Amino acid sequence: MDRGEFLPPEKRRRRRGCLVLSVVAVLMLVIVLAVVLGLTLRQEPSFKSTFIDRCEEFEGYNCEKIWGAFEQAYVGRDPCQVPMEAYDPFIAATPFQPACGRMMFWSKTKDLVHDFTEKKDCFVTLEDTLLGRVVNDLTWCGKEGSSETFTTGCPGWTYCENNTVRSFWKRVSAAFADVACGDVTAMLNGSIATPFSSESIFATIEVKRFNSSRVKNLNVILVTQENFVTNCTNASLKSLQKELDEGIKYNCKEVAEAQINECSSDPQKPCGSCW
Ligand code: DVN
Repeated sequence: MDRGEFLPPEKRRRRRGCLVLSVVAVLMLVIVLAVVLGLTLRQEPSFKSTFIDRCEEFEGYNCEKIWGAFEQAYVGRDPCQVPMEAYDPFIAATPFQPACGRMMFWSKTKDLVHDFTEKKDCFVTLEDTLLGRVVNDLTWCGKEGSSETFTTGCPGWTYCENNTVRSFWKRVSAAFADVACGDVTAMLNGSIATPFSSESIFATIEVKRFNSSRVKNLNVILVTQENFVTNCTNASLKSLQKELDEGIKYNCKEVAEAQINECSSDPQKPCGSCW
């Protein structure tokens, strides 16, 4: 017999009210826990898991070993005290075969170049190789006394010379340029006054490493827009020509950005017809 039947009506209503409130409270707690759990599980993939996933896109590499060689460059260090040489073990752990005649360098044309090499597999940029792919468009750094990889609060590209990220790109750019061979292509920006900027990685690291015993030609593709700011007679391009190792033939061609985009988007068009 339910004892509740003996309670006066007022008390019976109060007990029912307490019961309903308790059920609602439990339900709300379950919902809050589910949301927190969902958000936790949906957390951005960790830097390391992104690195490993991207590394595994390339066959024949020991990605855990490559990760270890990469993180030793900056973990536990002042993020402004990471010279480019700190990444030497990473380079040693990541040997790659250069695509002679298909290597593409670039400066101030990042999005256009990568759109092109993504849609047309005739050229290979550094960022299309394992060396560049694993951390492209990412930022990272370490901190003294910590074994963690941080992806926020890291010093910016120009904040300090031996900057964790900038030193990485200088080191891998050097490795990429050191093995450049055959016809080398460089896509430069014809919409700026100095397509060959003396502070750029292309100028300070890569061009200096083109060796005439391997590189036969440097073909500059100067991407132009309607504004036509510069052309192949630009003074900075003359400097580029002078800086080239003797014996490397230099060529420059102005190509409209629209023409490159149209060629990128047409799978039938062979690369050779893009410029
Ligand atoms: O040949 C390419 C490629 O091989 C690469 O490894 O180096 C060459 C491109 O470097 P670059 O000649 O210095 O060309 P950019 O366009 O001046 O700089 C390349 C990238 O470095 C930029 O796209 C920036 O990357 P982000 O922010 O777009 O992902 C980065 N960078 C250069 N100067 C920077 C900077 N980032 C922040 N502040 C700056 N001052």
